[in-house]
Parts: sequence; structure tokens; C-alpha cells
Amino acid sequence: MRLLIMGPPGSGKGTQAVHIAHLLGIPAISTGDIFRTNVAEETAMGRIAREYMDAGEYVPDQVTNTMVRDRLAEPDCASGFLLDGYPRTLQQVDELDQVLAATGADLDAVVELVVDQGVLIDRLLLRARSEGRADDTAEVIRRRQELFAEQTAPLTIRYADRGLLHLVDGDGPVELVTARVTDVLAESRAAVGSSR
Ligand code: B4P
Repeated sequence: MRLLIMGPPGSGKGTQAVHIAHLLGIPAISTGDIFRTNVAEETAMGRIAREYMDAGEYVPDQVTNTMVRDRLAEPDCASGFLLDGYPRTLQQVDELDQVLAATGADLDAVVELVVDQGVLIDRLLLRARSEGRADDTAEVIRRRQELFAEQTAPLTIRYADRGLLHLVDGDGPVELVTARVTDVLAESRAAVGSSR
């Protein structure tokens, strides 16, 4: 399966991506995690990414698109992948479309995790205390949320128009949210199967 998981900062994308990808036997690819690894290793890309991430801004499309294109070309992605946190801009949607078209592959489903604003902020402030991420301060969280509303939320309309989008309630224990996502994916597979 080729899947995307979307949702505002704190909605549980990264958390769910790992569980779902494990259950489906496909790699979970988190652009945020790849950037954080590069920041920690002080690579040239990490130095660029850090500047944007610490301010809650998106890393420029050119940098992000190249990174994802290279990652999707690796052999473990041949039979499927779950992208977490990508695409986040319209340009990234276009890039992903091109990458998939070049291999003749299609997306199977896009999951959007829906969580109330208050719950999101509480989760990120809690993470700030436990992990100390530089982008989890109240001010930077506000900026990340703004950017999500302006640039990323509209992308879901594109995927809804293609009949790929599934909204999933992201509030509740992690295992319950995972079960909701896997149920939705099983239903969408059954629907595709029965229409063939
Ligand atoms: P991400 O790493 O994607 O950061 P995020 O939006 O906060 O999501 P994350 O996966 O970490 O959090 P989650 O919701 O799972 O991106 C970080 C930065 O990288 C971006 O701001 C940007 O600068 C850059 N970047 C990444 N992708 C980019 C792109 N495509 N283009 C440009 N720039 C890009 O979880 C949040 C917290 O909630 C966790 O502490 C978790 O434990 C907790 N949680 C999760 N599920 C829960 C549940 N059910 N109940 C209670 N708590 C839960």
C-alpha cells in the first residue's frame, strides 16, 4: 500500500505512522524525523533545516522534495510506503504526483487525523517537557499551527476530490486510534476490491 498520513502538529501522525507501517509491513517515512536526524548529525541539509524548524517554518520545498524523491527510490519502498508529514504544500503534492507517475504507481489512501485544538496544544506542551524539542515552545507551536491551516489543510481537498481521503478521529488512546485507522484502510481496500 502507498499511504499518506496527515494532520496538524500534535495530531499523532508520527505516533500512528510507526504502528500502522509495522502492521502493514511497509516503511514509515517521516520527513520531520529525517530532518531531525540530519540536524543531530550536523549535515549540510541539517544546518539548513534547523533554521526553519526551530522557527516553526516549513523547510523549503526544493530541499524537502529532493530528500523525499531520493528516499522513495530506495528498494524498501518498491512495494509500498507510508509518508508521514509529506506533502505539506501544493508544490510537494505536485512533486509526489510526478514521482509516482514516473513509476506507474498510485496512492491507495490518505488518512487525516482530526483532533481538537486544545488537545493538540496540551500534547505538544507535554512533549516539550519530556523531549525538549526546540519547536515545541508555545510561540513556535502557534506558528506551526498557523502554517498548517494556511498551507497544508487545503491539500486535503485535492485528495478528497480524488476519492482518497479518510478522516479519522485522532483523540483517545494510541491503540484505539490505530484500530480506527486500520479499520478505515480495510474498508477502503474492500471497497476498491468490490468495484473491480
Ligand atoms: P514533524 O516531525 O512532522 O512534526 P509534527 O507535525 O509535530 O508531528 P509529529 O509527528 O512530531 O507529532 P505527532 O503528531 O505524532 O515536523 C517537524 C518540522 O519539520 C515541521 O514543523 C517542519 O519545520 C519540518 N518539516 C517536516 N516535514 C516537512 C515538509 N514536508 N515540508 C517542509 N517542512 C517539513 O505527536 C505529537 C505528540 O502527541 C507526541 O508527543 C505524541 O506522543 C503525542 N500523541 C500522539 N498520539 C497521541 C494520543 N492518541 N494520545 C495522547 N498523546 C498522543
